[in-house]
Formats: sequence, structure tokens, C-alpha cells
Amino acid sequence: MRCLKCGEKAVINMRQHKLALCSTHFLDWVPEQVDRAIKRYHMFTNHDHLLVAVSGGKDSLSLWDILQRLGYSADGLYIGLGIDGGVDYSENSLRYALTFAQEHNLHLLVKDIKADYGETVPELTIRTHRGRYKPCSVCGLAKRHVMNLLAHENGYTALLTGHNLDDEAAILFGNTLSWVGSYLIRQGPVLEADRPGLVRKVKPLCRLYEREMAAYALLRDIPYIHEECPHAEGSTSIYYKELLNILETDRPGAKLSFYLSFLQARKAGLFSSSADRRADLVHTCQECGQPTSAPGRCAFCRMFAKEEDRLVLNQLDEL
Ligand code: Q46
Ligand code: ZN
Ligand code: ZN
Repeated sequence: MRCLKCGEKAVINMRQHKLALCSTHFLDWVPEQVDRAIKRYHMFTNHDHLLVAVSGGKDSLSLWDILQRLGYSADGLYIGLGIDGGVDYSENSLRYALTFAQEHNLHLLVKDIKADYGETVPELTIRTHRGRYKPCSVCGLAKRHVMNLLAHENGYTALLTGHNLDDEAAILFGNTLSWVGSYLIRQGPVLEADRPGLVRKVKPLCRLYEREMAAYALLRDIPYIHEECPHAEGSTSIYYKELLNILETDRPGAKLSFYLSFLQARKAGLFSSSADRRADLVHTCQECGQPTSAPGRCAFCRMFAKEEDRLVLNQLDEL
């Protein structure tokens, strides 16, 4: 297979675009696609103060690399979740994030959940009602909270995550299977900061396939953590990705069109904004000051409430 642009040997064939490219042209094509998405969805401009959520994986590190190549200046944020899983997962992923930051002369903020709030994600999972059997639910809540809090406190105007098309299509598939209107209305490349205290969240890689991001990291020689989080094993999102991959094999472009058609339908008003549960974020957490849906403490602060408070909250939970 030959590169469509120069005739050299192709390193990747993207059937959904009917496009085969050599290494040089592929490494130019990826940032072009990202820049196009940034502009098409009005994600941010050079005047924004950008913070990239960096996990040490291929997507977030590649995103940071692409932003630098495109001339955007962005800081990174690594959140230590305290996940070991027999593979030192959090420690190793931090190492990759730090190495990348040092090599590229970038600024990385590091926040550790245990050091700052007293418990790791696995410890919280065992203790809390929310976490019982579901580390990802505790983890997701903690990550969203800490990311927003830090971005807000430090004056960042956009928070960037490395979600790729496979991630987005799998989330969309899950939300569609259960028709969760409040999630569907909010899914997209940009989540506006439409409440005081929230920072706008954007996903510049949302149109790029996972395999394209893996190829990019490999060809750019970006060292990253190859292991999946040990808690991801057996997750529904991985199952949905596998299902969508079967579909994609038979019908190249199916994932992309599933996602893009959804965005079009949403733009055309197919989903009612009355389903947006963020409209309920009218209260301010008495502990951390972030927006929340009920008076008193937000879900995150309740999760980390002191022992005596926990007893009361657990009793309330059980009512
Ligand atoms: S890190 Fe956290 Fe993921 Fe691990 S515990 Fe689940 S949510 S799988 S992206
Ligand atoms: Zn070429
Ligand atoms: Zn709070």
C-alpha cells in the first residue's frame, strides 16, 4: 500500500477515509485533524489558558504533543488515584507523565487523592456506598471534581481530555442503549462552563480513532503506559468498544458516522434541553464551593466526609 500524497510506503490505511499515508504525511495529518476539530467546535483559541488532563496513556500524552506542535501552550494535570493492581499502575503512569513533561519542557501539576483527601480510589471503593463493587464510579467522581476544582482555582479557561472517537462512540452507545437523556444532551466535543464555578471541557481528539492515536504515539516515539487500568478489565465500555469494532470491520466508518450523526441530531434539537440535569446545579457546596444539585455538601465532599459525619450520611443513605 502506497501513501496517497507522495507514493512512499504507507504505514497506515484508514479505510473510513479511503486514505493511506506514509509516516511523514500521517504525522502531519493528525495535528491538522485536531486543529480542524478545535476550530470547527470552537473549543478554544490561543488566548485561552489550557489545562490538559494527563493520565500517562497514549491519548492524553499525544494530545499534549499535538497541542505543542500546533503552537498552543498548555499545562498538564496528573491526578494520582493510588491504583496499584499488582502493576504499580498509578506510580508508573505518573512516571510517564513526568518524563514527557520534562523532555518537552512543559509544566505538569500533580495532585494526589490520598495525600490531599486521605484515601486512594481503591480504599474509597471499599468504604463508600457509592464505590461498592464499582471503583470507576468513585474514580470518575473524584477525577471530575479535582480536575474542575484545580482548573477553576488556577484560572484555566479550558480543560482538555484525551477522549478519542472509540471512547466517545462507546459512551454514546451505552447512553443510547438506555436512552439517558441527561447524558445524551451533554455528550459532545465541548461541555460549556454554563454554571459559575465550572470550567469548559473539550475533547480535541473526538474524531480520531483509537488505532490512529496508537499509531501516532508509536511513530512520534512517545513513551506511554501500555497497561490498561486494572479496574477497566471486564468493564462495559470495553465490551461496547469490542462490539463497535465488529461493526467497524464490516462497515468502515460506522463508528465515525454514528458519532457525527448524533452530533448533527443533537444540534438539530432532537434532544430536549429540559433533560439537562446540569440545570439543577444551582447550589454551592458548603465545603469546597463547587456547583452542586442539592443544598449542603456536594457528592465528592460527602464521599470524603469525616468519620462522625459518615455515620450519619450512611444512615441517611440507607433510609
Ligand atoms: S482509571 Fe478510574 Fe478508569 Fe481505572 S478506576 Fe475505572 S475510571 S478504569 S478511565
Ligand atoms: Zn507520504
Ligand atoms: Zn464539595
